[in-house]
Amino acid sequence: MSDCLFCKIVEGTIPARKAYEDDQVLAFHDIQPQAPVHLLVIPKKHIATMNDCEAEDAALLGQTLLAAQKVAAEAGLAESGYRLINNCGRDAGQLVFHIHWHILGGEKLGSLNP
Ligand code: IU
Repeated sequence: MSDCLFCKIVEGTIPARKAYEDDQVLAFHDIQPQAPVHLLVIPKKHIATMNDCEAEDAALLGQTLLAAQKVAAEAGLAESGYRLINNCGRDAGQLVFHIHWHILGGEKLGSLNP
């Protein structure tokens, strides 16, 4: 999608500090970290929100979550734990309308807001 920030990161036209990449998934460091470790995991395919996922996306969503597991482990969070958050829509505070999961960790987390 031409005006989507995360699609531009996928295309490489906007820089990001990448942590993981495969054929369908990308993970990068959030530019405004809310915890010592704050990564974002996205499918490369443009899907705006959780509400826009379809049955044909099931494998892609699974691949994205398994990538999140791997990224969290590589960030040293497997034992201590981490929070995996998807904000869907306005009331959840979704700002970027390309589906993504926040990985938050590296400290004892309090509030549920990423
Ligand atoms: P949200 O779930 O849509 O609210 O989260 C969007 C996140 O994208 C937020 O934590 C931003 O700091 C982050 N982000 C980013 O990492 N790089 C960017 O260029 C922009 C936002 I704009």
